[in-house]
Amino acid sequence: MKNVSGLGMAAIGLAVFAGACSSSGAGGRKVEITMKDGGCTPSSVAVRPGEKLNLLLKNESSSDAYEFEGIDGAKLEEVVVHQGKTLSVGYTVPSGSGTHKMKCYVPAGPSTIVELVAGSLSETASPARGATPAASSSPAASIGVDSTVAVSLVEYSVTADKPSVSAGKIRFAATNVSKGQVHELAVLKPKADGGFENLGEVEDVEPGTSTSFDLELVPGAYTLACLIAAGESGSTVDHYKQGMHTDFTVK
Ligand SMILES: [Cu+2]
Repeated sequence: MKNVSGLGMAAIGLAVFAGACSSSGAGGRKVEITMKDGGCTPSSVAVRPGEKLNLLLKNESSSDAYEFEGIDGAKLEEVVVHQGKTLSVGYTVPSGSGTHKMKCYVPAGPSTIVELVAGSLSETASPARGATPAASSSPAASIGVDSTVAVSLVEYSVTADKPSVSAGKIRFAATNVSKGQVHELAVLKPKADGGFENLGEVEDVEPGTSTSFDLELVPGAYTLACLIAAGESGSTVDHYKQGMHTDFTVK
């Protein structure tokens, strides 16, 4: 019995240790990104190709949860930084010179594109990290979906083929009917403080293409929105602010 409980304790200790380290940028060069009510600073950071970074994301806003993610091909999974919190996130700059864009934003709120600018000066010979193409959301199985909402995206409106559906597993099929502009579709839930929680989204929906994703939704009021920011995907304007959102109800 003694041995068994000893092993159990060791396993718990290991699990906690592994969990604490998983998303940290420990060991990389510290780069502070500060999130405030009006957006994030700095908007440009000089980095070296192949460099390991420890992005310290500090949310000093008065009430908002900020989201931070790589866009336009930069491989950084979205993280959420709650008000008053600091998150350490690791990012390895790809080899070669180039600009890697991070989007720092509150859904339907302030949005800043943070550019990591990798010069060609002190390029290291580090092996290229898995240069896999951007992961596209795999088409989910069509069984078990309670309803489907067809959503069309264009400059600058979001139109659903129905204003409401019943609660359950809902498929959002987004079609970008634009001739030349990339759009995205996010399902937002209004919060008590006036902000939004981003429940799920498809990004980088190319002109003339469709992508779908499924969400399990409870009854309530939602907003369907495109959150492309100025400086993202070739856009010079913030799509939400231009009117790319519509109300949606789950009954
Ligand atoms: Cu858009």
